[in-house]
Parts: sequence; C-alpha cells; structure tokens
Amino acid sequence: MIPEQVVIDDKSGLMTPNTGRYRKRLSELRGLFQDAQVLEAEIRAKGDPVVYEVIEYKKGGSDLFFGTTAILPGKVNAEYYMTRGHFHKRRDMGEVYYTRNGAGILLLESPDGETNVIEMRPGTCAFIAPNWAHRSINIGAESLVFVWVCSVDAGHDYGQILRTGMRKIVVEREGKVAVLDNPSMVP
Ligand code: M6P
Ligand code: ZN
Repeated sequence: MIPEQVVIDDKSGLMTPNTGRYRKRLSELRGLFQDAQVLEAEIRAKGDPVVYEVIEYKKGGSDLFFGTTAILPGKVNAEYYMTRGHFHKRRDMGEVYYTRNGAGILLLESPDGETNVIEMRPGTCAFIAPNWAHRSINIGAESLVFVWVCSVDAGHDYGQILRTGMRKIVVEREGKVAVLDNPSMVP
C-alpha cells in the first residue's frame, strides 16, 4: 500500500480517485418515507430521481476507509430526502462526518430509543459515537455533501431501522424544519 492524495469537490462530493460509487434512487427507498402514495407519484413524475450518491476510497489491507455522501435537495410530501440510516454491525465502532456543503440534520438514535440531533453545515464535524444509529437528512436547497471516515470492519446493520423506522422524522412544517415523533412507529 502506498499513500495517496484524493481530491474532493465540495459541491458535488466527487472524489478523484475513488474505488467505488453507488446511487440510491427513490424507487430503492420505498418504505422509508411516510407518504407511500406521494413517493410513487414522485417516481412517475420525476423519472425516479436520485436521492443520494455515495463515493468511497477503500484500499485492501487498510484499517480505515473514507468517502463522500451527497444527498440531493428534495422532499417526499413534507419529508426531506435522507439516507436509509443504520447501526454498525460492529457496535463498538463509531464514525466521523465532516460536512462540506449544504444544510442538514444528523439524526442519531441509541438502542434504548434515545434521540440525538446534530446540525450539519459546512465546516462542522460530527462525532458519531459507537452504538448510535445514524441517518443524514438534507434540509436545504443545495446538495448536502459530507466526508465520512470509518473503520473497514464497522459494517452496516440496516435491520431494525428498515423494519421500524427511527423514532423521529424530519419534515417541513409551516415553512420551517421540524423534528417530530414518527407517527408510524408503534410505541
Ligand atoms: C454515509 C456513511 C456510509 C453510508 C451512507 C449512506 O456516507 O455512513 O457508510 O452507507 O452514509 O447511508 P445508508 O447506508 O444508511 O443509506
Ligand atoms: Zn455509519
């Protein structure tokens, strides 16, 4: 392994060089948003828009890897575009998110249901402590772009959040951003 420079475009999240990238479109995020009917209508009307893109730099044999995530601006009904959200398979491993563009909310949840919210704006760096589920949400008019750094062993555990959602949802209410109790979550 040799050291290398990676150039990151803050506006788009493009990383040069990178070792992989994927996009998540609205049709791949069915079940994530509250309003399933509006989601289907948006898929038809907008031609299945991209919600977010993840680009990574990962070298075999390294303990760390990093990448960017760019969440496009948009909403499904009142609910802002967001990532799926996950715990790490290795619950003892955390992550760092360094925001470079746009405006967002990092929504965190502990296994016993405690919620924590961290504002994301350019220059802020979030420490995601081990054993907190995390989801990022774009609450602005531009792409929300952040750089993340994580252990290669951390892994993703989507199970619980895919099944039940998170305890809070982030929506636009009367022109403002509101963090509300998730109405579809069984208490
Ligand atoms: C961040 C990181 C990635 C994650 C991505 C998308 O960039 O935490 O590991 O994959 O967000 O989030 P999710 O996988 O929850 O949809
Ligand atoms: Zn993570």
